[in-house]
Amino acid sequence: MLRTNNMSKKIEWYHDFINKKYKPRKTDLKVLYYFEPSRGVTKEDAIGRIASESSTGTWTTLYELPKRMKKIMATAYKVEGNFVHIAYPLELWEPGNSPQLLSGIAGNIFGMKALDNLRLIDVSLPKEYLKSFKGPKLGISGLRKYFKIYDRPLTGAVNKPKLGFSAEDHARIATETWMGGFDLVKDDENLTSQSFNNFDKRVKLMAKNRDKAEKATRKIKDALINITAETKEMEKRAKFLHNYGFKYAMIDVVVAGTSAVQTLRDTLGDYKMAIHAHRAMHASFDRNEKHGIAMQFIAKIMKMIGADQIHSGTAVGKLVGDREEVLSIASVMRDKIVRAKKGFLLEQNWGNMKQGFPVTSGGLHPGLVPDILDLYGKETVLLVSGGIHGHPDGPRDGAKAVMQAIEAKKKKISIEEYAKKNKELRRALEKWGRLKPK
Ligand code: CAP
Ligand code: MG
Repeated sequence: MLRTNNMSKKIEWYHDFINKKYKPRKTDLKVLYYFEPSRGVTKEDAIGRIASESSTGTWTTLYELPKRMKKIMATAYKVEGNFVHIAYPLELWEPGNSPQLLSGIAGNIFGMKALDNLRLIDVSLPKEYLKSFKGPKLGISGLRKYFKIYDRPLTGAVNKPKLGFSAEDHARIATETWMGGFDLVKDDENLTSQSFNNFDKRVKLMAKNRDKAEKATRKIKDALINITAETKEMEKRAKFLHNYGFKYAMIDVVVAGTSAVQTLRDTLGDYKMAIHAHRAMHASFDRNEKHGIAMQFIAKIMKMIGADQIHSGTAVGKLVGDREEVLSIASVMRDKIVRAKKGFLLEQNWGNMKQGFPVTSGGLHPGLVPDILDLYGKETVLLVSGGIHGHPDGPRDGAKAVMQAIEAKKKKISIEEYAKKNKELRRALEKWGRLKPK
């Protein structure tokens, strides 16, 4: 032990966590934060506090320190304007423990009085840390192989209204979506197992209609059925889905928490099933650009744990998320090597981990398909929900209209031109045109 108390008159040791000459080791975790000190606090004081509180420190000097302290302290090593880069030694982190990582780099620091604002933007994970997590079970390659679709986005729709249909009606409407040409039917985030639409009943009926739709179309059809609940219940629901031959389970990952997602990654992995990650609640902490946690960070953690696909925004639809953010999340999910982007991304080498799909959803309709394809290319899951269920001639025609818009793009024809010979697309454009909803 090192006795320290009487050696110094300092009461704070935050500056010990700053070293601008430090060169991060290959095994360090590196984090990028945006920060704004509160009044009377210098930048140095602020960054020392962030590094300290997120690793080993406390507010004052201490009587006794373990010898290893020096080795495991975080170091703030680079400041660019209001951005700070902090390196964390690998030994700070328990392998395979995602909540522990968040307790450190996304924990107490957000509440420090010395900071007016603090935003966790991204983390760069070394391969030594990554290897303690499983990543996506199927990923883009496994899912494309399963569907045998290689040349377009996977397509899906959420039944709308969000809640209210019985299990029978739900499955009947799903048939319309599948028959219109979509690959997936998705549950909404707040549909689980309510009295009017019981989970088991819904799964059974969905499986029956899926089989019929597969037979009629000779295409693979699947569903993103929501298993979100208490963790043990989620495991039961995952097994139930497996028994009925579904390839996916949907988890609302932010509300369920990383620990539960990690448990389910094991369960679903044993069944060779993929995780569709919905992200309800994310905007409570990622919407304010100055404070909170950026969505690309959440996407990275969820992919590390095992999400095969996660919602990533539209830039043109009804929900927040601009182009830069959307492309940052897409890069985290899809690129084997993520290139650093100032203020948005740190470099990340995913090594052998499979790549995942970004999912674009929220206020989309056929008239916005060209924008979405320009933004994402084909490597995405495209969810159009209100935008097919509000089609003047019903969801089957709505799904057809979306598929026609995708074809138009592939053929490099404008949707307006393509609509002349494709009634379903024409009818959709008559209702919505290229409207960007709010
Ligand atoms: C979309 C949706 C999705 C959001 C999620 C909804 O419906 O079902 O949950 O897109 O947002 O409830 O709003 P519409 P995000 O297509 O009818 O808008 O993908 O941004 O997490
Ligand atoms: Mg929804």
